[in-house]
Amino acid sequence: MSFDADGFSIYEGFLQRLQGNRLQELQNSAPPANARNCLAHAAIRELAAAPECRELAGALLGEKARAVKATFFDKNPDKNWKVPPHQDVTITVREKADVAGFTCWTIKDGVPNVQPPSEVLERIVAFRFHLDDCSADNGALIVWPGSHRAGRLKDDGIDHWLLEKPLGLTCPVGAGGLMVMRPLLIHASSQAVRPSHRRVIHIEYTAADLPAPLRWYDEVG
Ligand SMILES: O=C(O)CCC(=O)C(=O)O
Repeated sequence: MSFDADGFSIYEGFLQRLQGNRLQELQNSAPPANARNCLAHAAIRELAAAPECRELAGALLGEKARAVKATFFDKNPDKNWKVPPHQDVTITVREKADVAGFTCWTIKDGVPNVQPPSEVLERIVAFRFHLDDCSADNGALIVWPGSHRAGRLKDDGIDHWLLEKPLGLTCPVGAGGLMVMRPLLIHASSQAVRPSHRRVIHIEYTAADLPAPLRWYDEVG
């Protein structure tokens, strides 16, 4: 198994190994509810800029790697969602601008979201930091290893993958663990069977600049 071939890797106990063991501090200071665009949240910003995270992002993406987007997920008995198999194809930017290849503009929580060309998505890596144990019963991600190498897929491309390989691989991760994944890796998330809190800080890093006048919504690192 390798990150390049599979499109994901899991590092158990990553937060515990950060300088000062950050798991408990992050559990205590995490946002109170699901939130988008949370690189401005002090604890998340600090995590995104932690030397160990920047070093790993730099090794995967190149020395200009920095965090450009963060989302906080808390799957719990009141918010127990299910997401069908998909690729992550949206980025957030400062301001809308008509640039070739950037399509499907929307505004979410006041922030412009857009689907960039595949080359931009291929230069992003998502870091998912788990604040709680995330088991097969508690909303673990299901992934289709290697699917990122097919590039950006249309819906029928995803259907084709699912016909060939109906069962994805469920990825349990313990509290403090980090799952690193390519956004174009096909992934899904099931409802928790035994829901309790399943908190994940999802931070996206890239070394890429956007074509002017577009700018990433936020940049840390
Ligand atoms: O954490 C989850 O349950 C959903 C994650 C997901 O599907 C995504 O980030 O696109």
